[in-house]
Amino acid sequence: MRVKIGLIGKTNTGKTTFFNSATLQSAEISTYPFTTKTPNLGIAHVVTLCVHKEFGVKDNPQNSICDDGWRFIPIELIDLPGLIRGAWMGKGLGNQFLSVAAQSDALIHVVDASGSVDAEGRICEPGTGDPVADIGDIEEELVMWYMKLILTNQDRIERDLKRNMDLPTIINNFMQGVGVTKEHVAVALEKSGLAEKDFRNWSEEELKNFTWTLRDVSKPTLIVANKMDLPYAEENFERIREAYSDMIVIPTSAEAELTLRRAEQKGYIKYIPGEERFRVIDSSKMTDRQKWALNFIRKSILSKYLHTGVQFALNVAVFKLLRMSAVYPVYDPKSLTDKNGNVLPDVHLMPYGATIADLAREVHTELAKGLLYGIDCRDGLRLPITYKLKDRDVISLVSASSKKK
Ligand SMILES: Nc1nc2c(ncn2[C@@H]2O[C@H](COP(=O)(O)OP(=O)(O)OP(=O)(O)O)[C@@H](O)[C@H]2O)c(=O)[nH]1
Ligand SMILES: [Mg+2]
Repeated sequence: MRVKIGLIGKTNTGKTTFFNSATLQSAEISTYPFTTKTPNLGIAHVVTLCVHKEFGVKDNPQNSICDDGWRFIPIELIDLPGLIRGAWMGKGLGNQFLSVAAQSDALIHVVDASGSVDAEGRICEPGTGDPVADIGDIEEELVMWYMKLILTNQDRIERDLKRNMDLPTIINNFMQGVGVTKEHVAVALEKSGLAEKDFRNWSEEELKNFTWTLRDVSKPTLIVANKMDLPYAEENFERIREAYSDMIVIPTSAEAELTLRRAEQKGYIKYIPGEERFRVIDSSKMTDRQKWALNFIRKSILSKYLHTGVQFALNVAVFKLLRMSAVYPVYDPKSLTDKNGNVLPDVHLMPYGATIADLAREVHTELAKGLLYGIDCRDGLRLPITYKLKDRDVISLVSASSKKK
């Protein structure tokens, strides 16, 4: 299963620009509020240093791409319609929003760090809007949506409590669709100090506190401070970092990334997403404006932040926030090939704590059935199927059927 990342945030903050730059799609971008009406889905990639150099082999990637030593692993990116304060009451897309957002494993909350979106979501002069307040508003929206779900099911909760069902099961029954598991509920109850208190006696404050925690636990989120190329962005970025010190905040310029990726597509430059430099290949077809834009990006974004932040944000979402590992399953532990002789063909993103048995299931159900053990291709060590995978592990999966040969 592909990892899914959802882009959420106030309208006009640059979600679709981020999405297009990461997926090379052409979804509509505009200065009007609420441009995106229905979610856009696309394939983006996360990048990790490929292991082929370390092993001294040349690879033939199948499920991913290797470019100049970097392995690009596909993930799914979802660009969601913009939100605004009060959206949960029915402004904008309503409940449909939550169910789509809920399909994601993690969320990237895009904010306009330059403060050039006003309270109604219209584009205004940089420095006018308040990104710190914007983040709070959107977070509040998400919590209100969760709250609405709980409140509309209050009778059902009380009825099921009388039947001696436990709260995690009851809540999971009607919040499964938005990705809330029993474990999420149990952790949220514990964290908000309500595990021992009867739901029927919760105060409004306690309910809100629980809902807030549940949203946090069930949907890991990082903040992207976008439009760093505009005035006021730097000082706002510092304010955001201070106000949300318990979250990861990444500065980006989605527009710069989009310009670079489009220039690369047209063959004007060589640019590897996430890198701090690009190389001009053919400037003859570029307009003066394009040349100016590339110069601006080099001087004002790349030399300062070392990257545009888009690729970095995706990597951080997958490898730090979700703590996933990139693991290479192979058939032959010596040649590092699959059965067709492809060297280091596939790399899989595995959730934190996943084992060799989980990896085998990802690769093939048949393989998982007869699985005997794994071999660590770095040192030839035989590993039990309960071994917890590490990032950049290269594992040969040995099953009963493969051993017979
Ligand atoms: N300067 C600057 N402008 C940006 C950046 N990213 C997006 N924009 C501009 O911000 C405006 C809104 O961009 P969109 O990508 O449509 O924003 P959105 O968040 O998808 O908006 P909705 O779909 O309405 O929610 C457009 O004019 C973009 O060109 C950036 O990094 N820097
Ligand atoms: Mg959009």
